[in-house]
Amino acid sequence: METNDAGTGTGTETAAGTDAAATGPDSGEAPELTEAPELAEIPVEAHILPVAELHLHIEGTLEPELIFALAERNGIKLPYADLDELRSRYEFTDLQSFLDLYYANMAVLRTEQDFADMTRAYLSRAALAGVRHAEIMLDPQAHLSRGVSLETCVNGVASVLAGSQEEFGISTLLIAAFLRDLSEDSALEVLEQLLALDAPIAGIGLDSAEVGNPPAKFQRLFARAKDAGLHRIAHAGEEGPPSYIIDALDLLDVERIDHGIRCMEDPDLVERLVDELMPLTVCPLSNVRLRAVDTLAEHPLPAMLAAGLNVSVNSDDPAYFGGYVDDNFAQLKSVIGLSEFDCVRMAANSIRSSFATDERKAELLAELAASGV
Ligand code: ES4
Ligand code: ZN
Repeated sequence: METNDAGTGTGTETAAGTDAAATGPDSGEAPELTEAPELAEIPVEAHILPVAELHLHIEGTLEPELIFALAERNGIKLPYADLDELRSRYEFTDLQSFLDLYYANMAVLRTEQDFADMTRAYLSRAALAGVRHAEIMLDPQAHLSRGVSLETCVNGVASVLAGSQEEFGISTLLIAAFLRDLSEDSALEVLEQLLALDAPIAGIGLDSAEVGNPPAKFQRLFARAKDAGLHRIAHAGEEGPPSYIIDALDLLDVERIDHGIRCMEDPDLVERLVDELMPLTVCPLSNVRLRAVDTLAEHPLPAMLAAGLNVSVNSDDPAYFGGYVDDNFAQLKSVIGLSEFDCVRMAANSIRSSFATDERKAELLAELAASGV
């Protein structure tokens, strides 16, 4: 598709470097960052579909090269000698083993410009993947605990999202995700601060270590978010049991489930999710890398589609899990033999399940229909 050609080259090269440095408050001092990694080598798929990315942690888009570039700019000494040593840590045994590295690498994010550069790098890469609308999670508590203010992380990301449609052709929304291994009081405090700041968030999410931190722990948080007119999503059924999905629906009144793959263990729940058209934001490469499933060939996605579930394909933490949305689709096609029809169906699901305006959804669905697949 044309978007591939249009996306490579100049827009990409300036993404993490020139633009960001030129617009930052101290543009004279901030050294330019290196080009976003390996963009020139990204394989151009025969059919890159226009999609909405609904499950994406912005901190999970920090590529190793950007981690090193930001560390250098901020004078931070990393506990890895070089890129290869960092990359050698990307062998995960479960969710927690990933989260340990994910939180550790956030140490390089100190200034608004760091958050802006990370966001710009994601959007430039996502545009190549066919992403036309993105709902982006940010983990404010993971930054507050390091002494980085709410304003710094939110403004850094939001300043780039504000111009994402003009700059990258991607409409965006920001979602504040809360760490479920911390207390509900901590989450409530941060939510109140976000509301007091009038932060441009469209909704809240729930992420981090799932097992042992069930939805019941966050009922007041989600009630407050609903009261404030915010959308509500939660990770459930990634590592946790099907009962966590049920509780996210019943106790948190969520509008989407992130992951949800373990619903397949409970036929009554599957029937309910189908009846309610409940969106499940599935992340196949993430599930393989975190060992929620043994291999991509054994991923439940085909069974979920066959059951009539409202599933979409998402990248979760693409810098850590081996690829962006296009990579997820490409591997689903090559490894599972997923049909073009199913890919289009999931692209349409992603658009319909987004919190975009009806106008934007109609525009993207028309674009999908016209994509010639
Ligand atoms: C996450 Cl894959 C995943 N699961 C739960 N929490 C997360 N935070 C970032 N990625
Ligand atoms: Zn996730």
